[in-house]
Amino acid sequence: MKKEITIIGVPMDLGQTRRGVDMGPSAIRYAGIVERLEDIQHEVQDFGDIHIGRPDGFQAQDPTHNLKNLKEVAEASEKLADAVSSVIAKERFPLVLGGDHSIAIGSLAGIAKHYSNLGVIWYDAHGDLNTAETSPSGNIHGMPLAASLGIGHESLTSIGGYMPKVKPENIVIIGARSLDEGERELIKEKGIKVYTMHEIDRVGMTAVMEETIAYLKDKTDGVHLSLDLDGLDPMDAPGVGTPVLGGISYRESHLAMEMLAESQMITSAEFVEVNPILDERNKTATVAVALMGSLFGEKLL
Ligand code: 6HN
Ligand code: MN
Ligand code: MN
Ligand code: MN
Repeated sequence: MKKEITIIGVPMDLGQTRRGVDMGPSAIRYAGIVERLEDIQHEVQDFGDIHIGRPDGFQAQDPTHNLKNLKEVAEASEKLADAVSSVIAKERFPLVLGGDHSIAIGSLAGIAKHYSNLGVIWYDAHGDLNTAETSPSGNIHGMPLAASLGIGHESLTSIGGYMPKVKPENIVIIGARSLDEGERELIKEKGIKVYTMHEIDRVGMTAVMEETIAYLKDKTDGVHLSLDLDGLDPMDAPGVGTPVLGGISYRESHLAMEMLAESQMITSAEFVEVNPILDERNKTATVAVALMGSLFGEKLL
């Protein structure tokens, strides 16, 4: 089915401390995302990039919390939320290119107000469920899912002027293999569905995706895919800032995207954490583009 897709680039690197992930949107465009989607008959519009304000280096860390670049991340999130929301208002599919994963705060703030029961698939090595209190790093890219649940610093939970963006029972995390103590507690307390690498190894990606689709299908009126490239194994996606051994393979990810395409349940998506400086010949952006091809219905035959 032909889709009308709007690409939004978010050159954000302030949610973590390794520079270079702000070049993710360029690397993904260079790897041919527009042509790839047009080749399978979609209508694609490239909105360009959201402007990310640089932090002023003379400004001291706010002593009331440990969140790095909070002001800049919150400002960018509001801008992204407005852009994503206007894309959905025009009945187009928002495809957001990161940037670090802190951008999901803005994406979800712009998306969730158009749905009464938004589902979220969080494809990631991490849970991104930290708060200022539980975070080992102070990096906001480790917090977007918590913020979207309405948990954490008010400047992050209140983006778009409402909270929460998503209910815990509408979330599925896939690929987890590096969870901090506070994240584990939150997962248990809220009953969030998680397929760690253990389950993926044990039952296989086919069963994981069948269960994920069945779990979300009837109770949601839209599903956002938030795909962090570090969900994949670093052998297949080396250009990421926080790689974790033992991840999902390229083949398994390809299958997951094809199954999501068949389900026709995905209504918005973002691909994040591509860092071309850490990459090998733009491999990670190329993988991201191939996965987007599959997600949007590319077939082998
Ligand atoms: N990501 N759990 C670690 C932290 O600093 O909170 C790592 C977070 C990684 C976040 O990859 O989007
Ligand atoms: Mn992440
Ligand atoms: Mn991650
Ligand atoms: Mn395929």
